[in-house]
Amino acid sequence: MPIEILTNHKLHRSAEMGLPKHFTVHRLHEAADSKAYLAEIAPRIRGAAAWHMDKKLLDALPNLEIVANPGVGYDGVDIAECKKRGIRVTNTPDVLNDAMAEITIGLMVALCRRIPQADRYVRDGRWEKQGNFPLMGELTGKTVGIIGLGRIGKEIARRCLAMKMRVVYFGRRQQPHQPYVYYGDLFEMAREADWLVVVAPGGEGTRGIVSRKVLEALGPDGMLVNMARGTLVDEKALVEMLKSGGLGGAALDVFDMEPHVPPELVVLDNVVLSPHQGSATIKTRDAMGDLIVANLLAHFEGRPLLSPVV
Ligand code: 8YV
Repeated sequence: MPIEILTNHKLHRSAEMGLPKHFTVHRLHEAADSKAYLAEIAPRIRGAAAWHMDKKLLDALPNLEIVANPGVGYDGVDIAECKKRGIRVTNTPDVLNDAMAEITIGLMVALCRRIPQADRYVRDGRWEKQGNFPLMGELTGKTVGIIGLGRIGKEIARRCLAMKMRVVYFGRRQQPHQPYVYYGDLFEMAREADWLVVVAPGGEGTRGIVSRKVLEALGPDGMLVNMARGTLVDEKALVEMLKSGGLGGAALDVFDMEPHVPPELVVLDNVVLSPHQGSATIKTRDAMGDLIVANLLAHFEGRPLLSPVV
């Protein structure tokens, strides 16, 4: 009898294709009556490849052994409950580091060199009618403060050095072998930095850490880049400060209520908006999907997990 697993979201292509080769896959999000469907299959479900595994869903799955979370961030999984119940959890680290770092630099260049605005300027025929596009800033020589110098943060840092920027970082603790200046106080770092790049994990522990006070410290010439989760930034304060000029600009790949983006952001000229594209390359998403399949297989074949969280 094949092992039965649950998904509650469309997965990466390689996982969608790979999982049915080894498991019976139940797609909760495709069920016409998801409640009735869940009640019918729940006792047989031993694994999940799923975002949003909250207590209620865990309660409904009495024989669940493992959750393969389809991203590096696992803020959608109730980790404490999984630990309590002896449920293993995996994520998809490392394989997305380069893709994430690449688009972070892309968004930084787009924001300071106003690439989307300049593109519109040409398309609208304004270059011919109004003359040259206004001058702008550049990354070279600026200080970038990275919030969360983890595996992705380190790849971003390397690329910022290549852009001739000075790199500093904030995190829970200083990392002894890193060549960058450490700040234990985010407000202090924001005062020193021209750019803040957010790549720390989401979840309750980091909710709102980029507060109004931090944004004020970053100031009217400061730029914010959020590649992590919308929850880390006080979005209301961000919008107000971008509107008033209290903050210079923002490049945002993630939002508090995504895919909903606050309409006030959409009309602002000093922002670059991106629809949660951090890991969204064919190669990276395939590698993430492969890792989901590999972790589930390892678990059910009694081998060590490739990327365990719990
Ligand atoms: C994507 C992510 O959202 O890894 C994460 O934590 O947020 C992303 O890579 C995700 O994999 C989309 O399906």
